[in-house]
Amino acid sequence: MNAGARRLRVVYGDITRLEVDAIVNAANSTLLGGGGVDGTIHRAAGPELLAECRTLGGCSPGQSKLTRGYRLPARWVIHTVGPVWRGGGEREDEVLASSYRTALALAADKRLATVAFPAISCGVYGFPIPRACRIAVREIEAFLASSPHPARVDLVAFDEAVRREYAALLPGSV
Ligand code: AR6
Repeated sequence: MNAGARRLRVVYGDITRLEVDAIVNAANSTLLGGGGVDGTIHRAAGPELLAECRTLGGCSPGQSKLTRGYRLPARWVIHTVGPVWRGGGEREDEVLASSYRTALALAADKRLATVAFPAISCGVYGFPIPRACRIAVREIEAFLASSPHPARVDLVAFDEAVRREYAALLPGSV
């Protein structure tokens, strides 16, 4: 296992409960909330989060923006917009990879130590889960290999399909 892989682990459950420096939100390009993990994060953070999001002017797919975490245990939320799966011919892989990279770059800029990611695009946006999980692990490991920040990244598995995939990709990290 390389140095990057040791800093990556898999955790289960609700990302809004984690005591990390930043949680990543699988948002849509309005950044004004929605269902899935986005809805849960907004409910847990409180209305101040939506008020800050309204000032951001949205976010393009593959890009990420930072807000405070308000009532969350996490101090920061990194909102990223993953791709909607349209069959794989519309640069979905690249856009998803970019979501992970841009979110990690914001965390590194802020010198954050711990960041937790949900499985971006693996719910409402319909990205095939094994393919998305491989991209997530590849991008995070590559980033960690080139940057001391963040010191640790948690991959959060909320559903069984994602849990199985991460367990297969990162045996021993669970
Ligand atoms: N903690 C961790 N992971 C979660 C949680 C949670 N509390 N809840 C769901 N997941 P999705 P997307 C997992 O649909 O596919 C929203 O409406 C879930 O099991 O939340 O990127 C946005 O506003 C799945 O594995 O995000 C956008 O419109 C993963 O999070 C759209 O959905 C992502 O599922 C984004 O779709």
